Amino acid sequence: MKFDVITIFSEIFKPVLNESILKRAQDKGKVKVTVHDLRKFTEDKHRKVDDRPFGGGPGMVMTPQPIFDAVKKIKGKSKAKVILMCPSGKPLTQKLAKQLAKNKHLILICGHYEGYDERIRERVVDEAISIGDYVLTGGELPALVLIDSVSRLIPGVLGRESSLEDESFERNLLEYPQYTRPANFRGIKIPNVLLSGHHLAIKKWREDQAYIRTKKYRPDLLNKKQ
Ligand code: 4FV
Repeated sequence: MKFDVITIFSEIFKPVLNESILKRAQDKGKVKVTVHDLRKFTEDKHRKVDDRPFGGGPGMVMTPQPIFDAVKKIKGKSKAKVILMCPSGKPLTQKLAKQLAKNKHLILICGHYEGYDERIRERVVDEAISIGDYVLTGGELPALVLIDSVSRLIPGVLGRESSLEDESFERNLLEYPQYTRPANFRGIKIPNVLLSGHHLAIKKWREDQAYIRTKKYRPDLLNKKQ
């Protein structure tokens, strides 16, 4: 899976991409992330990538030329899917992450300032995605969230130690409670069924607990269609 990221803050990506599962995924050649500095694509002699909004108003807007030309250059003849990270995009969910993981190549555009010239979304972008109903200072963290949530779904990225099966949001249910040693921590015991070795009983208990927890913490998920 290839990710190309277009940003004016390339440094933000290094620390996250050079650690843990994402680093191993790249070392194993399962995931390739290339970060591009948008300023390299601007024709503005002062390397500007933003300008004042037509019609007045606060803040600055990202100009179309650098992003149009960056996507054109990076995409070339490939069938890469162009994703715009923005608060007005489709909410990123586990289901959407799974759909995105079916692509071979994603180009992620990271915004800053008040946002983008709308012609970018109209002419260059295949899908706009939001990581949540709040406003951030930039699209870099959303791009990293997307890269992380999608990369771990690529076969061979997650080791044996973690399975994708019964994790949260599978079947719109939160994950069942987990416990590990010691069984009695400072007098706090764990549910006996987990010590019973009775796999069917454990499986039943976990299903019940997943439902109980979803009803308690995320009842909205229960009436969400699959
Ligand atoms: C965002 C989000 C987000 C908006 C203004 C960047 C900021 C600034 N992106 N999900 N929530 N973006 O807040 O994706 O340009």
